[in-house]
Amino acid sequence: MKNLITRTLALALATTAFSAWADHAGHSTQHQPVQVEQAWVRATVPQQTATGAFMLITADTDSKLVKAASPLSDKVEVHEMKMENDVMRMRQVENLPLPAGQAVELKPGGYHIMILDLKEQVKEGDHVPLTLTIENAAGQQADIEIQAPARALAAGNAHGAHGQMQHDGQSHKH
Ligand SMILES: [Cu+2]
Repeated sequence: MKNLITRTLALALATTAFSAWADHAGHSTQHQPVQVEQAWVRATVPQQTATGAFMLITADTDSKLVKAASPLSDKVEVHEMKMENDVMRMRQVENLPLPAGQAVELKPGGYHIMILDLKEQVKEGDHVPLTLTIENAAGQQADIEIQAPARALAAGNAHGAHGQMQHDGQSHKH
């Protein structure tokens, strides 16, 4: 009897800990193990089949972004973009490390979430649902749902206007 109670209790505790970790809606109003801020997706023009999603991800403990998904596409990948011999190259990465307490920036010209084979056009002002799968050091995975607003590439002097990829490789902005 004693064994059973102990086991039940341990299971309940584990479940609570996990749901607390997973219960995250992308807001930063209260402290969360993983915070996603300033998410946005680049709006597309008709016939454009791919776009990028960008954001700031901060994890409390050493974690990694292992997967991203969206109802807009069956093919969402985590990409890295960098200059190699004066050529901007993009490649898929298995995961994106999120060191504890460090805000990792996904931005044009760097890491980004690539949404390929778009099922529909992403228009400015749309909110694109994205599910980010984050894995912590213990191997626990949690999904974070966000709604990333779509912004046009040349959105005046807003933050997004720094998006020209050919420039971002060398610029360093704080
Ligand atoms: Cu890409």
